[in-house]
Amino acid sequence: MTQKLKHICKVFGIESPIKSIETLHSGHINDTFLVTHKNDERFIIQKLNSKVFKNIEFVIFNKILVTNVLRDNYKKKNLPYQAITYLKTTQNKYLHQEADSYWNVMEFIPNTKTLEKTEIPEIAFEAGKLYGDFIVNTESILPESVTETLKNFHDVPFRLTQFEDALKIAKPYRLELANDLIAFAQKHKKTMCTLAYLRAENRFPIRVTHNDAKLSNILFDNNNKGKAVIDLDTIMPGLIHYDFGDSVRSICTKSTEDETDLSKIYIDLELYEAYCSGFALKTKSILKPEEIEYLPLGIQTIIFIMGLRFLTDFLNNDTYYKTTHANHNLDRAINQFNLLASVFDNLKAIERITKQHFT
Ligand code: GN1
Ligand code: MG
Repeated sequence: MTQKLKHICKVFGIESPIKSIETLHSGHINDTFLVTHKNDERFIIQKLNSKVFKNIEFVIFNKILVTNVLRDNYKKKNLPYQAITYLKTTQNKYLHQEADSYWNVMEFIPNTKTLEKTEIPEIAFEAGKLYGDFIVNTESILPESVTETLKNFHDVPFRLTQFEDALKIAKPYRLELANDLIAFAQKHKKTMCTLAYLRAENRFPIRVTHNDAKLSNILFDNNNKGKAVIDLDTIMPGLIHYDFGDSVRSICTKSTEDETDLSKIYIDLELYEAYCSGFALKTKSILKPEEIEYLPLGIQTIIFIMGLRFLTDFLNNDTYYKTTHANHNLDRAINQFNLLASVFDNLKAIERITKQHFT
């Protein structure tokens, strides 16, 4: 692989000598590598998963469009953030294809780190501001100029169809292990379709959204200040509810999404309050009342979607997400449905906090 990666560096104009190339293990879909040049400049190489992203040209187009607008706005408004800079190949292209592999490269932002979980309210607050500012600063882009590269990505009826197909072909031992989760999904599926139906009735504005707005997709500086939003492959037109919900799912719980100790999986209201206040501070003035009203349902719906997708992949013999051990997807699904149960238990408080910060 190293030879291949060195070759990719060359294609993108990163001349030797390269000091090191390291694999980064955080994503579930694409392959990512950190390159350090002899002069200590660093770059991120991304090998896109073409089984998942069928329309890679448009994925790249979306990323370039959005980062250009973010960069301009951050500068104009003097915001302390940085937009990702993508490198061009020596052929002047942002995307490089070789046989069936697709590559893109970006600059690494120095003195930054990612976090898989946090217990610190200030970090949750920073994350809220950064994702809030993402929505505000992409408002000038017409949502229809961004391509929906993964159709129905956060659509519950679509995810339920995939789940039902998986139920038909799943191995008996997998069905047995997933029995309680399947019952949980069946019990809640109707309510979880609500946002999809409201969207179909045009009840919400369509915005340029990130669609994977989790904690680990933020770069923080060494003082825990939010610096950049990363992993822009799923930028698409969408609802604010899912970005808000995805952040809450990953930031307002002290455990990671594959934690198996159930006592650690719950929604932390102090972290929620902090996230919510940061996000509201930035977005309150642009959000419509009907968007605000359904934010708590957005949290529930995205957690349901994630649990359902992990469960579906488990029933399909783990073909979509990368896994590191047997039953990894089952563990993730148990985790997400437990987190959702905790959101149900705390719904009144979540609604109260949301209202308090957005009105
Ligand atoms: C996947 O690969 P990663 O971690 O950026 C997935 C998201 C899920 C996430 C769960 C294209 O994102 O939808 O929320 O795993 N991305 C795709 O952590 O399916
Ligand atoms: Mg992603």
